[in-house]
Amino acid sequence: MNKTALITGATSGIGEATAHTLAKLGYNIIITGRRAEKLEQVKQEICAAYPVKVLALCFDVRVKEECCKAIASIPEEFSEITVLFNNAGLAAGLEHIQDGDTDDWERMIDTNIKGVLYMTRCVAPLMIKQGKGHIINMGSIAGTEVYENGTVYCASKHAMNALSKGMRIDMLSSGIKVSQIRPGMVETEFSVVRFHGDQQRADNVYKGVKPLTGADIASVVEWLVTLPEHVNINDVEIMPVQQADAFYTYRK
Ligand code: NDP
Ligand code: 8X3
Repeated sequence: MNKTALITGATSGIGEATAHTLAKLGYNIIITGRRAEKLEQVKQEICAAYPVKVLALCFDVRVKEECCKAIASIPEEFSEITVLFNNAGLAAGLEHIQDGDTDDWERMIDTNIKGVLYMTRCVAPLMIKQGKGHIINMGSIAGTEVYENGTVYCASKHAMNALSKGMRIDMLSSGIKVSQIRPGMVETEFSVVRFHGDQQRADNVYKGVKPLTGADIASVVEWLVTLPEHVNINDVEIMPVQQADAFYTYRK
């Protein structure tokens, strides 16, 4: 049976790029997201490019029942999930805490924390049963730094940092690898979503900078999953050359 990789949030950006990269490595792929049309498009593109099977599961990671139902529906041929990429996530809004939109906060907390918990709770027991697995969590430099106007997003990624460390401890005796990737600026739909569809404001984020791409992060995932069985990378921080941290960016 071919090994399977499950990638949440594969309808765009980092998740979509990673689905292609893991398909190129020969994994059967399970892609997830809420946009059914986009999921189908990604599925068709992967199927046309690589000799692997692709399963598209359309659901919202914020809804526990939908996560459980989706995982329970996975057919036998995809059931050996050896990689879970907890990637689905978002930032919503950029305001001081005292002006923040509580709906934005709910979206970030429910997606970036609870979604990861639900997916991990559904998939980790399957990995433990099969005696191997690799969980890769999508963190951020916002998981170790805090910047003005980003408090709740930063808090959600700080939670991801704690979850990644805790998962590794809890599943140590089961041999499950847990890694976290913490990028700086990656140009995807991230900023458009953060600014509620304001493309111009999103473009300004990357003005004068050559940001990372989804493919750059996918190449990190490729590296993580191709290391020898006894080797695990706990944490990868990755940035564009023009970015030093959350505060210092050199714009040309
Ligand atoms: P994109 O907006 O391009 O992709 C986000 C993905 O998450 C989409 O596929 C989206 O699918 C999915 N998603 C969002 N909410 C949900 C939900 N409730 N249920 C299911 N899927 C959901 O952004 P990125 O590729 O940049 O983001 C991927 C991850 O990388 C996020 O966790 C983000 O925090 C993190 N990150 C991004 C950085 C950046 O600068 N871009 C830097 C550091 C970390 P759909 O809309 O179809 O549901
Ligand atoms: C995305 C990177 O710097 O906008 O996680 O928080 S940042």
